[in-house]
Amino acid sequence: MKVGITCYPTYGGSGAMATELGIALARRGHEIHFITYQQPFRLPSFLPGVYFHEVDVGRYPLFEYPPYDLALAVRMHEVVREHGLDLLHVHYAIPHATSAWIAREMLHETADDIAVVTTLHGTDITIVGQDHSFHTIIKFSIEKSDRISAVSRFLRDETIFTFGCAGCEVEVIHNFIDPAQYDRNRYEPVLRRQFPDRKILLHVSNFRAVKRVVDVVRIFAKVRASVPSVLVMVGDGPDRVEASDEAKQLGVDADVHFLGRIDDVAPLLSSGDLFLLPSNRESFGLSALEALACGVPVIGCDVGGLPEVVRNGETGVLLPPGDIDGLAAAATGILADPARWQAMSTLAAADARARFSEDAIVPQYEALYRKAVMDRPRPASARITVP
Ligand code: GMT
Repeated sequence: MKVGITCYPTYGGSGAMATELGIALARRGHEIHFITYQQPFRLPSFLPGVYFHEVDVGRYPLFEYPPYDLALAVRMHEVVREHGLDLLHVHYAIPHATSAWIAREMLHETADDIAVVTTLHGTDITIVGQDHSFHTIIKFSIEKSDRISAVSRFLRDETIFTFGCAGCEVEVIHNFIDPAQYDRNRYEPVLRRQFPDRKILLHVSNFRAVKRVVDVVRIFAKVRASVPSVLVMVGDGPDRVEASDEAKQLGVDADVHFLGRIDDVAPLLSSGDLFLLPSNRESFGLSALEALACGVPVIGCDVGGLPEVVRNGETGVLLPPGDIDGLAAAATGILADPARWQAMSTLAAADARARFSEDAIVPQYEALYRKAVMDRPRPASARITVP
C-alpha cells in the first residue's frame, strides 16, 4: 500500500513508534510517506521506499499561533494527490486526526478520497482529551476516522470512557520492538566499562511532570545507600533541572549522569541493570518495553498500560506511584540477588520478544489498513496496490 504517516517528529514514544512502524512497513514492501514538520528523529536520511514531506507553517507576523493543523491538512492533500496514497495513518489524535479529516474533505471536492486510521498513544486522550477546550474536536476527529487503534487495553477503555464514541471500535495494537536492535548481546557494554563494579540504573524519557523524574532520583538515592550504583538519565525536558537539584540536595549528584537526548538508546539499555519508570501514568511505556527487550528488569508503577507490558514480580516490579520506599526496596532486593536478577533479565528479553516483536505486531496494522480501505466506497478501494 501507499501510506502517509503523520506523527510528532521530535522526542517521544508516539513519534518513535510511528517512525519504527513506517520503517518496518517499508521493509515489507509498502511505500511510506512521512508528512511532518521535521524529519522524525528516528528516521535515517535515506531508506528505500520511505519519503519525507516537510510541512511548512510559514511565519506571517499576524499569526501569533501559526495554523499548523491547516498547513498539515494542505500538505496531506497535496501528497495524497501527487503520490496516489491509499491511506493516511495519523499518530496522536490532536491535531493530526483533525487535519486528516480536513484533507479528506478537500479531496472530495475533486472526487478523490483517502482512508484515515488514527492511533491513540496516551496523553492525547488522558490529558489533552480531558481538557474541555479540546474534548469536542478530539471526539469528532476520532469518530470520523475509518479505523482507530490504541496502544493498550487501558487506553482503549479510557478512550471509550472519556469520549463515549458511539459505535467506535477501538482496536488494541500494542507497541513493538525490533528484536535484532534491542538485543543485549549485540552491543559492547559501554556504560559497564565506564562504571566498573557499580550497578547501572537507567531512566529514559522526555522529563515531563507525568514521568516523576524527581522520584527517579529519590529512588536511586535510597538504592545507592546500600548498593554501589550509578543513575544514567537519558532525555531532556521541563523537569530536568528539578531532578538535577534533587540529586545535589540528596548528595548523590556525582553518581547521577544526565546524558541529554540520544536517538539510539539500545546500546545504553544493554549495559543496564535496572530501568526506572515511576510515572503517574503510562498508556503503554515504550521505553520500558525497549529496556525489557534488552534484558533490563523494570521498576515502575502499576498504573495505565504498564501492567500490560511488565509482568509484575517476573520481569519487574510495579507499585503505586509515589511509593518511593517500596520501589527502592524492590530495586535493592533484585540487585542484591544475582540469581533473581538473571532470571528476571532472561525472562524480560524472552517475554518482550514473544509478545511485542515487530513481526507479530506490524501485520496487525496491515490488517487494520486493509479494513480501513475496504470500508470506504470505491474508487478508493480500487487503488490498493498490495492486498
Ligand atoms: O509520554 C509522553 O509524554 C509522550 C507520549 C508521546 O506521544 O510520545 O507517550 C505516549 O505514547 C507512547 C507511545 O505509544 C507510550 O509508550 C507512552 O506510555 C505514552 N505516554 C503516556 O501515556 C504518559
